[in-house]
Amino acid sequence: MPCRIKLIIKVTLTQTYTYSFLGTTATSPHKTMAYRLEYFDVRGRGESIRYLLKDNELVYDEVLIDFNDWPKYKPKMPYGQAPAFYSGDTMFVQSNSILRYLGRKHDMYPSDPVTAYQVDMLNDGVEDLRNLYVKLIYQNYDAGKEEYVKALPERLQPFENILKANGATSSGFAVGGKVSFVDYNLYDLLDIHVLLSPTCLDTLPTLKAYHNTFNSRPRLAAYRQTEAFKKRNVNGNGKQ
Ligand code: 6SG
Repeated sequence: MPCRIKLIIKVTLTQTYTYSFLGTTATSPHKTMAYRLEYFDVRGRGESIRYLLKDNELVYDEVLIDFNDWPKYKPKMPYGQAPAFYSGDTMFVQSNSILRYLGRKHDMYPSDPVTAYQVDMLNDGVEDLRNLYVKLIYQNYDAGKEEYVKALPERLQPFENILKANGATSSGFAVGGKVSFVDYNLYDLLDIHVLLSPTCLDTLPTLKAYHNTFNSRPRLAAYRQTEAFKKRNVNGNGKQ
């Protein structure tokens, strides 16, 4: 028995060392080295995953990929894209699938099919708007920002309606009166849009209250006070 325990520790240390040399290991795991997130040092498609992990005190090892080192990582990614998340030796990619996996694993994805659908349809809406945002940021920022900001309240209105119908004002959560993985994705989406257009939630009281509620969640607020978070760019090209 003691021999087996020694072997496990040795393997874990070797893995951590191997994966840290390409990027910066920013978070030292204190309880377990089971989880690892590999992504660029931007919020991008990594931040909603970081929020979920931080808010639930799930300890993880963070590898911040330097853009110069990306060609070394890209070939091992199934879609040639980051983020990648690891649970032990198992790799997970696609940010929404990573969120859903963590949701299933840590009781943040409803077991009831209809409520699970409500989470999924909201998350798909988040994905649609995030894709428009990414297109603006990376392809059309200077020429397209004004029009995007003008159309924003209308594009956010469906989220306002859905959250209102779901009773988010009293519960503080988007679906089913309890936290689910989509909360972290929607919170991040609203947060980056408030950075883009500080008044965009002014006509959407449910979303505004929801955004404030998530801002105030103690572990998220503490995380957002860290230097690691504050110095991180929102997007890879420095636009926000
Ligand atoms: C980009 O798009 O930072 N991943 C991005 N880009 C690198 O070679 N559907 C999946 C998902 O949800 C989308 C993943 C996402 O997980 S994130 C990725 O891996 C590639 O395709 C935004 C971000 N971009 C930074 C960046 C990418 C291209 C230009 C700037 C990498 C860094 C510098 C050059 C290549 Fe770069």
